[in-house]
Amino acid sequence: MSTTENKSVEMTTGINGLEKVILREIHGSSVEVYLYGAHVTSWKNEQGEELLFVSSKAIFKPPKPIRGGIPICFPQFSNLGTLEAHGFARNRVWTIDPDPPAFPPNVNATNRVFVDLLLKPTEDDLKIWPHSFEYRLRVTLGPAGDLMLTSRIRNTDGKPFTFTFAYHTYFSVSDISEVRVEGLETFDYLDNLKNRERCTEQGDAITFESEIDKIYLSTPTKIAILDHEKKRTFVVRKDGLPDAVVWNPWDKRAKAIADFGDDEYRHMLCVEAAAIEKPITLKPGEEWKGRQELSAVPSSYFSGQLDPNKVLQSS
Ligand code: TA6
Repeated sequence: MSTTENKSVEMTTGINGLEKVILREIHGSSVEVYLYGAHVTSWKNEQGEELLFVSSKAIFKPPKPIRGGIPICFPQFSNLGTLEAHGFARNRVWTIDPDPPAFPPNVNATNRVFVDLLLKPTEDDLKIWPHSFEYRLRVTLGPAGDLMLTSRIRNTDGKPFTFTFAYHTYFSVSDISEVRVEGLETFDYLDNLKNRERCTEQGDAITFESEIDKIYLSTPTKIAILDHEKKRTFVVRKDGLPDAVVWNPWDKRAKAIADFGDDEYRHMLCVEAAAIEKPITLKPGEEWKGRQELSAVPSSYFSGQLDPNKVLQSS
């Protein structure tokens, strides 16, 4: 953790007495992370506007994962294995990592406020997934209000293991019918609504008028989510995470999810940097790194036009 006069990290108590960490940046942006799940539940810009969706029905009580924010899906995405859906990392209590191994020198921590979290399996975890690991998550708030999540997973076991992974990010949007996603068109996807049938996305931007649950495969490192009504563009940059899940339950499925409001599907969209199609295998002693960086910019910033190519080409 780092605290100076310009930036701060505060440890405090959140809903139902669960511990959380608040990162604050001098210009006003902030991030909240619960130790329960290492779950980011809030990301606010300099104007104090919330950029992530959290359901009004979210249950902040173990063992239920928190509905919204950024759940971490590890060591299993969805039901692609024998574990509970999306694995157990999202419903375990993580600890603050007081002494994380150094990041490579090219990861500049100056002017950034961050917290390092750590998850190691308990005896009970080893009964359901018999692999020792150390999972280190750094949550960083950049000077421009960008939110970066860097996962480092090390095999501390004597044998190899394999996992799938996603940052299950719930973005807050004004109205789902006013949103489009750029950067995934023409890519292949597995359609979860059709038994994971492999299909190819058409050449147009993705827009939303019904339930969607797709795993886009081997996607570019940048994806843009354009919210016309808010005139806001989210840019997702990812590294080590080839796939991207796009999910909105729409009305019928929303009603079937107990911790999700009936109409809340209108105000959220999940776009998830992930490694699913080709599971990651780590030999003993090996480490994997997967990074997701989120920024939110006014759409007008890009020459006054909602030109996704400009968003995607800019650095
Ligand atoms: O990432 C999309 C997805 O796997 C969907 O299939 C949908 O079920 C969603 O995640 C939510 O899963 P959860 O276990 O949090 O209810």
